[in-house]
Amino acid sequence: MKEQLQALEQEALSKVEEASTIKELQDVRVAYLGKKGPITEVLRGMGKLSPEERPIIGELANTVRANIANAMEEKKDAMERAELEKQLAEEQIDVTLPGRPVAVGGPHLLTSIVEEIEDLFIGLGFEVREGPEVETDYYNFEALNLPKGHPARDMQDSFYITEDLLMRTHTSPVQARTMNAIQGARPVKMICPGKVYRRDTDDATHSHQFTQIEGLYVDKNVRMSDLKGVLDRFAKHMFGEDREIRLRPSFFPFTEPSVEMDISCKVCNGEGCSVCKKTGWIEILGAGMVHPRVLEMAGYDPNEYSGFAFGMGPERIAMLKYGVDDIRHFYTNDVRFLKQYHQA
Ligand code: 2U9
Repeated sequence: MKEQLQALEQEALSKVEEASTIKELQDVRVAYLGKKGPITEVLRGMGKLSPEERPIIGELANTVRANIANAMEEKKDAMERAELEKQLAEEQIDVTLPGRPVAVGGPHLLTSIVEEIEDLFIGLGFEVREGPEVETDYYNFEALNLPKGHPARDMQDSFYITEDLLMRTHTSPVQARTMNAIQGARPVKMICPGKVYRRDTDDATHSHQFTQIEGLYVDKNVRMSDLKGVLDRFAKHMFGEDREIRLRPSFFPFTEPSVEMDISCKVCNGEGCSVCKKTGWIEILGAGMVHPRVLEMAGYDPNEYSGFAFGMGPERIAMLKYGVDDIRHFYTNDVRFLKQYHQA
């Protein structure tokens, strides 16, 4: 029996040696160490042995079983290690390769322009204020000297929600609300950027939703020359120190007198070209001295306080500054367009 066990051990060890896959190794385990295997068979026959032989053969059988199991374990470890090394060799990573560039976004051109304008006015002492896009008839029209029956209040021109509520058609209600909250107690110096809505058919120069930045400065002794100085600074900051401005008389219900501001054409330097329609000037924004009735409605004494206001469309500013030929580019968000204006 002793020789039988030793022969089985040699046989099993050489089978382990020969096994080249984990599966083959498992088959060897089942064949030699399984319940129906030869070692179990030997152990079953131990009852026939003499009491002296039984412990000796029992110990030998256990040693043989342990030797085979150890050999299998070692072989399995070696196989797994070899497999891992093969995998590592195949999947080697070259850490010196440059990484794949991650596409990084940037601010939208309109955002950049609005922020540039905000920064300039903050530097001139203006506060930036925002307000609701759904407005009451009172703040959108009435408080701005646009009484009932005024053509600008036409249902055809605005997005009405109810008879009394509409999408704001300008950012002026933010200024009217701010002044109303102060009730003439102190000066106001603010700009309000934001989205506005008009019922319009979209084309290269019209959009049913666009952006405005309006400014308001109300204090004692605010004069037209203060307005002109601020607008001149704005024009030179946005379009270059060599730009000239001119003010032309105009009309807005909320300002009196009202003006429109032009800048000298950069393309032809005032000579006249297709960009400025041969005039040498390009219209940039509207402005004026706040109408005394608007001041009064907001709780300011027009005999004590005066103010100037202005309004502009940042899309138009960006279109002129960067030669964008269609306002819809700001809203269709084609990345090929947007990418051109990302600072590196
Ligand atoms: C208050 C009083 C006065 C704001 C003003 C303009 C002139 C103006 C347009 C330019 C192009 C808007 O973007 S646009 O369509 N705006 O010309 N806006 S004065 O005047 C105000 C505002 C608020 C309380």
